[in-house]
Amino acid sequence: MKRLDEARREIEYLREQILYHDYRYYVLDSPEISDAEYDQLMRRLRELEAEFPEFVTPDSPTQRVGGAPLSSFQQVEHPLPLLSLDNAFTEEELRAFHQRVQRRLAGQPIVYVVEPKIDGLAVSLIYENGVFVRGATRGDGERGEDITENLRTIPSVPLRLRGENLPPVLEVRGEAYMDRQDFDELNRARAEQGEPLFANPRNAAAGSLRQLDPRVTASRRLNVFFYALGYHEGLELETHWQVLEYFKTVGLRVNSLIERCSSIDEVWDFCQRMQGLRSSLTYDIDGVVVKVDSLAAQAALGATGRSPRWAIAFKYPAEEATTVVEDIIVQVGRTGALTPLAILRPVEVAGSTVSRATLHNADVLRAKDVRIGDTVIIRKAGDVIPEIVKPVESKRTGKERVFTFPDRCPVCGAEVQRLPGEAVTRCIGKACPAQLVEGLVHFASRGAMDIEGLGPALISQLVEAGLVKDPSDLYFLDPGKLQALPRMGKKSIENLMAAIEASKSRPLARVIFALGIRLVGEAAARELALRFRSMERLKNASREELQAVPMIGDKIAESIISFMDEPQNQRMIQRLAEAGVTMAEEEPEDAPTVRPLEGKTVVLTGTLARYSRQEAAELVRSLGGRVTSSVSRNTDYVVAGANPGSKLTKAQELGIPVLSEEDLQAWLEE
Ligand code: 3B8
Repeated sequence: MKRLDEARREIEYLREQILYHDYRYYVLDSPEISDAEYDQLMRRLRELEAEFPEFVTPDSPTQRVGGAPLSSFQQVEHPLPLLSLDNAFTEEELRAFHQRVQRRLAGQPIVYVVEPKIDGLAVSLIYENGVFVRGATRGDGERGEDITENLRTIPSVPLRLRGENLPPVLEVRGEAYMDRQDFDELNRARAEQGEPLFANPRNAAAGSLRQLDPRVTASRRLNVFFYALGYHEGLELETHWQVLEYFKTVGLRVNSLIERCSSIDEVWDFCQRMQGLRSSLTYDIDGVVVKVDSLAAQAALGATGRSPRWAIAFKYPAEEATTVVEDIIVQVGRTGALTPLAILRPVEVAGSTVSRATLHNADVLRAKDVRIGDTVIIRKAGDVIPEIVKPVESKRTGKERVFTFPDRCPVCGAEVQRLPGEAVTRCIGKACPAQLVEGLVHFASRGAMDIEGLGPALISQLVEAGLVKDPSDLYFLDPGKLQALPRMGKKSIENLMAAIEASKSRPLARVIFALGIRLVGEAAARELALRFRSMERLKNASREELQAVPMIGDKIAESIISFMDEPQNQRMIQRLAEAGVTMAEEEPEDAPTVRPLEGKTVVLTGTLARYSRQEAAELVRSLGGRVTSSVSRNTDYVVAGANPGSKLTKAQELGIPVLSEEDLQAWLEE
């Protein structure tokens, strides 16, 4: 009995904590604990509920994904109809709205509340005594579809409201939407799987909420902003602003950009400011909703047919337009990435002229099936490059041409490569003019050949003057020709030549790293040097031999093999060798010969000063250790940097030795 009581108390305590932290995270946008600590609370609650199923309630935060898939949605009647907004497209129409309101309110002072108009899907949610009991789509305004189970899966939808004295019935309305970035990721994954793409975040949100299987909805990153009170009992509020404040106190997420205005000039100013912010928001908005603040005034104004007289939507120009694809070309970026681009018949979208649109990569190109000559819908959202939503298939004449992705780099003719599991196709030519500057900057950088004084500015000059066509040319520079470059005096030329000369004796590991083989970082280069001891043997290594090296998986092996197969790269290595750059060594100095972490499990936490998380992990592996993500009794060491999180606390609790960045470094230098 005592145990049962204790369990119930702990369950209640955990739910309260989770509710509080949801509130901090979703409503205040100011979390007090880390995600890991939050997960810990959820895990403990799940554990207890599994042991004591009699305490599971539908409003428990563990109950977001419930039952089995539905076979269809039930229609439900809204307790009060969901009206839709009238639109204003110009400043004049907005001011005309104000005139009408003023006339009807006969000189009372008018306060407006202005809200970004989220481009999503209107939803209605009912809370009974604070517990979420039902949610529906707008439908025709009178009745919608029951999407309760799907709404439950959205983390920003509270399953229970916060606080005491909650009203017996509270219907709230809001907009469900998907952040642009989550939309992009969803579509990228769909393109990779060959699934049809969503045209925009709005469609993605709608499609995700109209899933019969709530588990699918749960896998989509949806969000809700609440913006209106629906049917309610037992609440006394006087203004819409108070409604929004009330929403926040009970845990309903409200958009933080909402403001109050005391004149139509201020309203207009807000509309313009928001239009300026539009592209930097994480979600799509299609305008501003202007609402009379006083609820009494709202009631007095009433509605006409389907729309309230007390509110209006000021709409921004559409971010979508229709045009024709005149050509498809492929651009090569600084890192060698090949990006297909559609050349468009110029068209106005959201206030600017668009004449090209990205098609991202080969998968997206295939998923969208855009052909040369197609009429397409394009979209300019955020500050991203315009993109093609989809072709208008009904406009096809049969004369459109399918574009095939090139298998050679359009800039230098080298082979292109696409690594397993990657969406990007890259040119692998190290002499490719499109990537030359970037490749040289890497080659000369501190961790690679460490050529002092050879930075991006000088590199660009060398390339522009035609003095360097691939990294090996650095070793054949004619000092006389350098004098023609701006700001290159005798002394700087001497210093540069000396720095280049000095770099010839860098250890093999650094030379391998300097080549800029995709995915071969410093630690992998060290392992390769340690294993093969010469460039020649590395060049001739088979896939199996490569994969036998620590840290080298099938992707890296593939990347090395295609790099070494490319004639441009072979020529470059040949010339580096001719120049006297290290190509072999008996005892590599740079790679650790002791492996103090052999067989040990290591967890990283906090920020290190000298290494990125990735580099630190590589370093641990090069010392023989295995990196895992969470601390347990099986952890041998924790490496802690600045601002370590709960992992450090856990390590201390378990008595696991904690290392600093300096400790790692010391081992490396042994
Ligand atoms: C009355 C008020 C419809 C809406 C409203 O962000 C009404 O308030 C409405 F009949 O559709 N998309 C908002 C948004 C939408 C509406 C609204 N407020 N912020 C939106």
